[in-house]
Amino acid sequence: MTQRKFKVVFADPPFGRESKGEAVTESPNLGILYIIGYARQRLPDVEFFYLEPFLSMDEHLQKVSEIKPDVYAISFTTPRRELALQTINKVKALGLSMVMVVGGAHPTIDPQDVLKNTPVDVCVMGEGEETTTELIQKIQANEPITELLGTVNRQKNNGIRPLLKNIDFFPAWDLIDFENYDVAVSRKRRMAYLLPIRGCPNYCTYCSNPVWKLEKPWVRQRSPKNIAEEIRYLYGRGIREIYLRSDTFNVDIKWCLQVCDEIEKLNLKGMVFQCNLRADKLNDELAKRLHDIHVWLVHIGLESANDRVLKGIGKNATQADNIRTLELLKKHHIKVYGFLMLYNAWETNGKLEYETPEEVQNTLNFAKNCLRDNLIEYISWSITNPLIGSKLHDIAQRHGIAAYNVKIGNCMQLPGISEEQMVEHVKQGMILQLLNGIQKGMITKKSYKRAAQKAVKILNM
Ligand code: B12
Ligand code: SF4
Repeated sequence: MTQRKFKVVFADPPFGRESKGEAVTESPNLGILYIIGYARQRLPDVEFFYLEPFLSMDEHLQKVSEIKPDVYAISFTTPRRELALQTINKVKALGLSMVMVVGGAHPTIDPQDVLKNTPVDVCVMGEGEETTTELIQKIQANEPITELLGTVNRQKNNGIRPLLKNIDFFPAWDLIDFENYDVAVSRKRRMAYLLPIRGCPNYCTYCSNPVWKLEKPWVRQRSPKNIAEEIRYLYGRGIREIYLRSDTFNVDIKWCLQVCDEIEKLNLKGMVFQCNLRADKLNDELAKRLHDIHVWLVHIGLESANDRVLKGIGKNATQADNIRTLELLKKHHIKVYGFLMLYNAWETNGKLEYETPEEVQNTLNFAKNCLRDNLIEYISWSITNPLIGSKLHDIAQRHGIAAYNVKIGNCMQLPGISEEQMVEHVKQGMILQLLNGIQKGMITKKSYKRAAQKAVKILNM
C-alpha cells in the first residue's frame, strides 16, 4: 500500500476572477513560490500546492477540502488583511485537522493582530524559506513547534531568524500557468516578474517593507549568472517580457553592469525588460547598457518635486537627481513610469512637518511639464497612507493624525489643511493620470476595468 504523502498548501487570499486587471493578479506570489522552490529540494516526500489569488472564496475552500492538507499556509499584506482573516476563519470552519500558518508583510509586522483575530497556530516573521522548511519538518515528525526561530505563537515570540546568505535559487515557476496573469503596462505577452535583489538600502519614512527591514544586511544581490539562468528558463516558458521587480535595480552600478552583460550574452530574440531604478544612482554608461539589453520602461518613485519634502521623507534623492535621471533615460530612449505621492509628512526633532498645498501643486505642475516634454511616459499618484510597518505609521500615531476619508481612503489629517483641499489635489492628479493614459493608448482591453474604476472614483469626488 502506498503511503499518503504529507501535503502542504500555500495560499494567497482568494481575490476572485473579477480581480483580473488589478494589482493582486498581476503576478503569482513570489514569496510563496520562493519558499516552495527552496523547501521541496529539502523535503522530497512533501507534496506542495499553491492556491492562487484569482480563485473565488468557494473555489479556494473547495480545493482545501479536496486536498485535505497537513499544513495550510497563507500569505498577505496589510491592505489585504480583511480578506485574509476572513479566509483563515472560513478554512478553519471546514473542520479539517491541520496546522495553520501565516507569513508575509502583515504577519511579520503585526503577528499579534493575526493571532488575536484568527485561529492560526504559527506566524512566520520575515524571510520564510528556512523557517518554513524547518517548521514543516517538525510538524511531519510530530515534534513541538512552539520554540522555532523566526516564528511567533500564542506562547512565545521566538525572534527573527538571520537572513539567507545565498539567494541564488529560483521560485517554483513550474507550478504557474502564465496565461492566468496579466499586467497593466507591458509590450509583450507573456510577462513575468523576477527578483535580482532582496531588500533596499534606503528607509523612506512612508515605506512599509517590514520583511526586509528587521535585520541586516538590508540588501542582498543574486549572482549575475544565476539571474541570467532564470531569464533563460523563463524565455523557454514563452516569457518575452520581464520586469526586474526588486525595489531598486541600481543599488550597485558595477554589479548592474555585470547583470546587463550576462543578459546580453543570452542573446534572446524578442525579449524586453522593465525595471525599478532610484534617481540618485544612474550614470550614462548604465543607462546606455539598460537600453542595449532592451529595457524599455523604468519605474521611479519620484514622490515629490520639492527638495524640502524629499529630504524630510528620507528619499536620499534630490529634485536635481530626479531631473538628471529623467533626462538621461530620455537620451537613451527609455520611457519612465513616475510614481508621485501627495501630502507626505515626517518629523524633525520630534516636530511634525508636512507637505503644504503649494508644494503639492508644485509636484502636480512638475508632472504635467514632464509629460509634455516626454520625460515621463506614465504617472501614478497616491495620497500618503501611514501604513503599519512604516516610520510614518509611528509618526502618525504620535501626533494623532491617522485619518480615513471616504473619497481617498487612508490618509492623514494635517493641521490647517482641509480634507476638501486634499481631495481636490488627488482629483487633479487622477485626472492627469487618466487623460495621459488615454492619450498614450494605455487604456487597452486588459486595463479598461482599472481605468473605468478610476473614472467612476473621480466622478464621485
Ligand atoms: C512583487 C510585489 C508584488 C507583486 C507580487 C506579489 C508578491 N507577494 O510577490 C504584486 C504586483 C502582485 C503585488 C501586489 C500587491 N502588493 Co506588493 N510587492 C511586491 C514587492 C515589490 C516584491 C515582493 C517579493 O516578491 N519579494 C521577494 C520575496 C522573496 O519576498 P516576500 O514576498 O516578502 O516573501 C517572503 C516573506 O515575506 C515570507 N512570506 C511571504 N509569504 C509567506 C507566506 C507564508 C505562509 C510564510 C510562512 C512566509 C511567507 O517568505 C517569503 C520568502 O522569503 C514587495 C516589496 C518587497 N521588496 O518585498 C511589494 C509589497 C510586498 N507589496 C505591497 C503591497 C501593499 C501590495 C498590494 C496591496 C498593492 C495594491 N495596490 O494592491 C498588492 C497586494 C497583493 C497581496 N497578495 O496581498 C507592500 C506590502 C506592505 C505591507 N506592509 O503590507 C510591499 C512591501 C511594498 C511596499 N513597500 O509597500 N506586489
Ligand atoms: S520607498 Fe523604495 S527606496 Fe524607499 S525604502 Fe521603500 S523600497 Fe526603498
